Amino acid sequence: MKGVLFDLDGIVTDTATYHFSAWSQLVKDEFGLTLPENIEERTKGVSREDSLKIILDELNISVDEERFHYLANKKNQFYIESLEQLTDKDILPGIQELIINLRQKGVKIALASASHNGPFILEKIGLLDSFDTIVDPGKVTKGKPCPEIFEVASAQLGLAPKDCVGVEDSIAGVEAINSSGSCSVGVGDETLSQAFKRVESTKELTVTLLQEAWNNFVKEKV
Ligand code: B16
Ligand code: MG
Repeated sequence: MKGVLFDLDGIVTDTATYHFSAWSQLVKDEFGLTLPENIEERTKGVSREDSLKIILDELNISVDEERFHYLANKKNQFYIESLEQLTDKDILPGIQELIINLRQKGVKIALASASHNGPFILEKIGLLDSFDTIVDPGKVTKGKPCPEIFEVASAQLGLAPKDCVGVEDSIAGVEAINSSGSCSVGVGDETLSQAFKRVESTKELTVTLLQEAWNNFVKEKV
């Protein structure tokens, strides 16, 4: 294992609730409606624009292009305001130690998040300098479940996908890692059964666990 490709929301920090609150605020302000709770799950790992499409579809609302962009920007303003309160206390359990230990072992680290706010969030939680590279989601043409973001992440580290482990909390993300040719580690319930290795919580993510998953992944490939 030469590199680890991290998803952000749900792996490094739990910003899903902030995303959901921002979408809820938008829908309340603009349409006077309440957003169904299952939207939080359905928009995990999904880009801002695709999330808005899912929400408008769910509410049976159609808007023109200008209003669509206005809505996406307004949601992002709400989201950014809520990120102001983020600190290193918002790093999910075990992740800080994992990153320190990976760096000590010389394993390279990349961020492969669909979020355009990735660098800002890493700065707020004090992890910006810990990442060797961050993929710009604006340059990725096809989002998760397409493999592109993970392919770009390993390429930016100067590594082949097969030498990397990708860590994800979403079904689309696990599928993307698998298609990219990296070893997938899923964090969550049995809906992530397609992950090469699955754990219930970020607490379980250690260098040894990732290394063993990768060793088994390589053995299976031979
Ligand atoms: P932004 P990830 C994803 O992050 C979130 O899970 C998803 O809810 C969000 O819509 C997407 O980032 C885009 O975020 O609006 O900040 O650009 O899980 O890929 O780290
Ligand atoms: Mg995620």
